Amino acid sequence: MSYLKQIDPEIYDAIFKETNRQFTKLELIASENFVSEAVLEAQGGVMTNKYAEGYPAKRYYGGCEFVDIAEDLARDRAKQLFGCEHANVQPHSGSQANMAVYFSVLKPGDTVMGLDLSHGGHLTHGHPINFSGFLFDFHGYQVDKETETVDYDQLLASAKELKPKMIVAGASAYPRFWDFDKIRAACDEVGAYMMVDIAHIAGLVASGLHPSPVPVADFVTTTTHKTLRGPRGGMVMCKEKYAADLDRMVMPGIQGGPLMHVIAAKAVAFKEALSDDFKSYQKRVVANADALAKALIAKGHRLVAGGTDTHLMLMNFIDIPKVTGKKVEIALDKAGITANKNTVPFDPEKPFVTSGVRLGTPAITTRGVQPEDMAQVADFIDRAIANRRNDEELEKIAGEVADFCKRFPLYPNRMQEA
Ligand code: DSN
Repeated sequence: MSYLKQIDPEIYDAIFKETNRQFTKLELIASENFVSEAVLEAQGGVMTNKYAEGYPAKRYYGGCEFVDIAEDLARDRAKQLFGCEHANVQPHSGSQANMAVYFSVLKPGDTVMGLDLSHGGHLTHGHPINFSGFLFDFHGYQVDKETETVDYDQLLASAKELKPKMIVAGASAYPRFWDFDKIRAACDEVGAYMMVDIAHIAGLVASGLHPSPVPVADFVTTTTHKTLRGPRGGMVMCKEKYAADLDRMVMPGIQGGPLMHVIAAKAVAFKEALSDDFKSYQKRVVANADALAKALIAKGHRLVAGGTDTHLMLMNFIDIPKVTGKKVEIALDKAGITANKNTVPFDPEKPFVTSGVRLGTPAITTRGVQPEDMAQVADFIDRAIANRRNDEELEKIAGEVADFCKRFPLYPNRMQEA
């Protein structure tokens, strides 16, 4: 029996339809994933009722003995997973994780460097419409025009000129490996803090499939819901010498009560991520992305930086007249494929239009899609783009996509309820 169905049939119905959408469509948004039933159970549990300002054994409220167990497990497992000295699992989101780091070591007006949003960076890495851009004197670094990978020589030259107090690495739309040693060297050259936002690649880093910044960075931030496949939320890792300042900045500096049900679900996700199964899953995520990238290139599509080392790729339509990311996103959606328009390096279009589309494999890999299926996925994408003005053909592709998706079960028990 569903309590929700009885109490609030409208929300029940919306959730059921969303479950059905996730099941019948091909989810290629690079930052999304499907959490396990265990993560859903922890996040939907009674820890949502508990106020627990403070940290384990040092709370401002009574009755915290059991939520303390959850937070201690989450912190310990995070430390084991990433090999970090200290972890704070309370940030409600990636934005708040980044804010906590900035506020713990920077002053308003300080100079900071981050990858430009249009070159793959993130709003919270200094975009002028974001708190990071309002409060700090952010300067963007970029990718090289030829290779479309981070131009580390230019980054170092800019750092020498600007003398930033911090250099932020990490991205939300960058398909190649980062060279964290080069960022560290630039930071050392000018005496800057090094922060790396691994929100996208956290699962790969945890599994040893992307070089880890943890040994060399002062601070590493992440979300917990992308490749890491946990509940929506954030986390900061740092060297022990920054731990007390960071913890004070998360609470009471920028947050009040931690979301203990989410922290419990983070602990569950970290336990899952410590397993051999998770490492195999991450290897398949990367193998699927590589196979999809190669299949798209074989069909004549241009990808930023020529392909991918990670879970994501960016289709680049900059050279194709009248094709924009917005138009392709709409066509893909009509064909049952969910992706997002995204700026590409040196994009002449606005962020709401763009010349690119970002594709990622974490979610479909969780469902069991294999590298040998990626030629079929590339074919769906290619046909949808070619038929972007032909609604009849797009509907036909959507039917084929739904049949394809039925081969890969998702939340079978939830799909039975109606
Ligand atoms: N919105 C996230 C993404 O899609 O990458 C970043 O915050």
